[in-house]
Amino acid sequence: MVWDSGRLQGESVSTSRKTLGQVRGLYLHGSASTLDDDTVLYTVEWLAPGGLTEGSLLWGCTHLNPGRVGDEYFMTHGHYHAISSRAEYYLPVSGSGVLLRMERDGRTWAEEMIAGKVHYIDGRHAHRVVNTGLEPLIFWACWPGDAGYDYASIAETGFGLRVVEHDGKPLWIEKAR
Ligand code: S6P
Ligand code: ZN
Repeated sequence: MVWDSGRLQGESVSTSRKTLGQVRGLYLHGSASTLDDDTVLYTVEWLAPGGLTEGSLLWGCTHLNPGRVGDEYFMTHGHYHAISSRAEYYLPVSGSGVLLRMERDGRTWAEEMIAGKVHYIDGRHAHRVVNTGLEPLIFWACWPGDAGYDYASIAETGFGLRVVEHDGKPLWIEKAR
């Protein structure tokens, strides 16, 4: 493992990548964007040494590229854990952005992500990362093997905040509730 560059090595490393074509609908002006479907938004590398079992821990790293879809910064899909008692740590090592956290009732807040900070995410909170910088935002994560993912709720309701560029700076826009 290379901490600062967020790289895992070895045969047991799994990888995935998310392209704009897979998540265009999450962005407010996704369908109007001329960015190609093949645009890579982020990649994830992870290890599951104990399998996806109760009591095991997963360890992974996300590289979220800089960029915007319209005026909205590149972001991860975001999810709740399928088991709501399963918490998670996020540990940014490079780049800058925000971690959005949301309660089931839609209440959402943003935590600034900078290298060296540690974010503890309650298992009941949806979590999404937004890259507001010019460099890749790289963060490690540690979460329980049996946490699972609920992406559908996010695809349906989105988060209570969107992060857009306004006059060259990030601006949080609240969704009407
Ligand atoms: C898993 C953990 C991360 C994310 C990754 C991509 O619980 O939170 O590894 O999977 O940052 O985000 P998303 O929302 O596409 O899974
Ligand atoms: Zn998670």
